[in-house]
Amino acid sequence: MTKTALMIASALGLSLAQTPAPTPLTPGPFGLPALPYAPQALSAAIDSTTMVIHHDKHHAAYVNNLNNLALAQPEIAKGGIENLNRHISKYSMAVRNNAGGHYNHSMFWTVMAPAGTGGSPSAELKAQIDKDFVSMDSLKSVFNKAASTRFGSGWAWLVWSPTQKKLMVTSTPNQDNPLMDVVPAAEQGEPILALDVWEHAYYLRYQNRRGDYIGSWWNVVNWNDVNNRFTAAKSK
Ligand code: MN3
Repeated sequence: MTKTALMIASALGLSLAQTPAPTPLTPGPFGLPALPYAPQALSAAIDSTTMVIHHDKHHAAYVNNLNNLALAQPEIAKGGIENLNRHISKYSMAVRNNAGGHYNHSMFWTVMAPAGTGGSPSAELKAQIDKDFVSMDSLKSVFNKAASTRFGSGWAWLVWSPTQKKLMVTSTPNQDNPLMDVVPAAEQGEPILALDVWEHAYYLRYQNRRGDYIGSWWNVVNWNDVNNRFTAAKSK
């Protein structure tokens, strides 16, 4: 967008925030996955502009940073992004933040789907939720509390613990996640559902009302994907 175009758009009252140019991608071993739906498809919970900026700017930056880090440390690209997160204690804070950012966002896009298309928890997952949380309502209440009380920036998670053989709700600061070997051992496991509670994930529509964002977000959970993740996690 040229300066003249910006002035014209501004004079016409157009919001340029609607169409940010995507961040150019740095070539390298890590790639930015496309959103699996149109950016406006989650409007029951998240507005289109937030989705575009979040994916094309924030997630792209984590991928680009990781590709730049891989120039000096090619070994970070060897075992895949999940494996890198599992052994993150061996690496710098820069690798930790960007490897977490890439893994977390890649998961976040797929555990969401347009309202009404995400299916429902499988019988297997429902039974485990009832066993570990009594009911779906109480799971949501525990999860919502973890998401709303995470101070500053971070994530809320539903995690299968292969060692404890149960589902757990946790939250992590910054771009940490339950795969990481720097997270307390009792909170490590296989993430099956993730919620980004950084302000960049919700501020345009919700401003300070994180609780409203969390409440709406349940309308766009992709249970079909969560079910698959649960089945895969249990086989680990
Ligand atoms: Mn984010």
